Amino acid sequence: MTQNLQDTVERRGPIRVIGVIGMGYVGIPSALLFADVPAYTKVYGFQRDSPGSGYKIEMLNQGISPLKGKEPGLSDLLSRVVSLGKFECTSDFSRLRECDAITLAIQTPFLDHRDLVPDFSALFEGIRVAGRYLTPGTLVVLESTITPGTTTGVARTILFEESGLTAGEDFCLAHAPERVMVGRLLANIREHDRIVGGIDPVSTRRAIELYSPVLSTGSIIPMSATAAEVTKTAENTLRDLQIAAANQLALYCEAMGINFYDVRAGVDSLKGEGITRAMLWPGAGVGGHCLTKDTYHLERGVVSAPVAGLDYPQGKESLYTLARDINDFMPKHMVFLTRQGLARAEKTLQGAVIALLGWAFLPDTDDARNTPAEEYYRLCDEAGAEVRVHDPLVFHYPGVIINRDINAVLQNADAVVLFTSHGMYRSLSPDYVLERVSKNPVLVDGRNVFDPDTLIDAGFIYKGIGRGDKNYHQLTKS
Ligand code: SAJ
Repeated sequence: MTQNLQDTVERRGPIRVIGVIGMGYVGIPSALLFADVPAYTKVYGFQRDSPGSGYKIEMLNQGISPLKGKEPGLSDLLSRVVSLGKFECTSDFSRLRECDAITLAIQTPFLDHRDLVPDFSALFEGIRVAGRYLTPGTLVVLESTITPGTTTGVARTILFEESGLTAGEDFCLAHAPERVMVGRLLANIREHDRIVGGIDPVSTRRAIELYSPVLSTGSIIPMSATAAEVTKTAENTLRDLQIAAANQLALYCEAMGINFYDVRAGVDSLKGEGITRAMLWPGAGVGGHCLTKDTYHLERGVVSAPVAGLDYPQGKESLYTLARDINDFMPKHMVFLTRQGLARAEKTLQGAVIALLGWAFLPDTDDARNTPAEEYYRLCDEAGAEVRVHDPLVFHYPGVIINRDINAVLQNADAVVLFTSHGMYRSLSPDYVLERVSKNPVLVDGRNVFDPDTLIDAGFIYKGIGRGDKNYHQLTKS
């Protein structure tokens, strides 16, 4: 039946008008890069005129980016394509009828990953709207991170329900996962290789036609739609696994009284043809909106869309969810190190003042989604400690007061606990901190930012992730 689709696509002609549903940190740069392609005559950015995000429509049509943070090149590109009349943001979804290609870049968070059920409601609503205005020969592409099996399964079903058209016969359907990082959105889309997976060869070819003009150094990697869904979730699952391997080895090194970083250097020294260890870094935990959920998308895919039975060691947990548990354990380990440090000063968590430095999940960003610091904060608060949070870039977080004055946070603190390696913390001098904190202060380094000997010589009780060689040091000052 794909010949029928091929004929329909040929009758429709080359892609000219594109619709992007979801004006977020993926949809906006994607739409602007399409609009910058001479062969594409018009790009509509579709945005619901909702109380929470309807403001973006006017901003974008005035050439002003609603995205926070620095995005090199984005504002110039936006004002250029708006002034040329090649990009327009609208809440009139009926204009989808004009589009030869429709991409959907809508977030798919987990409400609670413990039950493996992602919140697809916003994405499914977007797919439903796309279906409502779908015309024969259109290409529909899902860019959101989705559970493997979604494109060929529920997405195809919703589009049929709304349009009466059948994917793979009347229109093209594909998955092309986004691989963008805030701070380098345009560069990522242009330079990363683009995974493109159609539900059939005609859909794949049409998706290749759509994305090829946008890539600069990146190349297209074609595959099936489900393989594309697995690729996206697996690339983050495997990164999470690498981090968990480093975290577990760091815990071992602490237990054996050795320095993880010596071991890492040693392991990394094993070079040669085809030999690599690519060790990542242990730390206070794994945050963000990618690694904390994509493993569960992958796990859900193999459970919900099996073609054949899964053959796996009987009764054994998935290596990938175990990796998630190890990474989620690290904030608890930070509490363990804090307790141990305080005990050396004959103090307990109960009643201790803790200066928690860093709330963002990545250094030098204001992104605090799924920050590991939150679990640490909750556990210490439950144990009766007074936790004062500082972050130079994150100013608001539900339920937590984030202080902007580090002096106030350090004042009389019994323990200073570093969760995020923001640049400003790297330049903190021991004396500056010692002048403010209480006697026999503890310092717990969650990101290997400080030199242990400098801190120990200055009089701190030191604890660090992976620093089994220093965590039981002699106390230098009473
Ligand atoms: N982390 C460690 N140890 C490491 C690396 C990271 O503990 O060695 C922690 C970080 O502190 C952070 C979390 O993991 O809390 C996630 O860090 P990340 O560098 O993976 O940043 P993300 O979550 O923004 O991941 C994104 C992903 N990109 C996309 O999904 C498009 C991921 O695939 C990229 O590999 C990653 O950026 C990247 O490399 O920048």
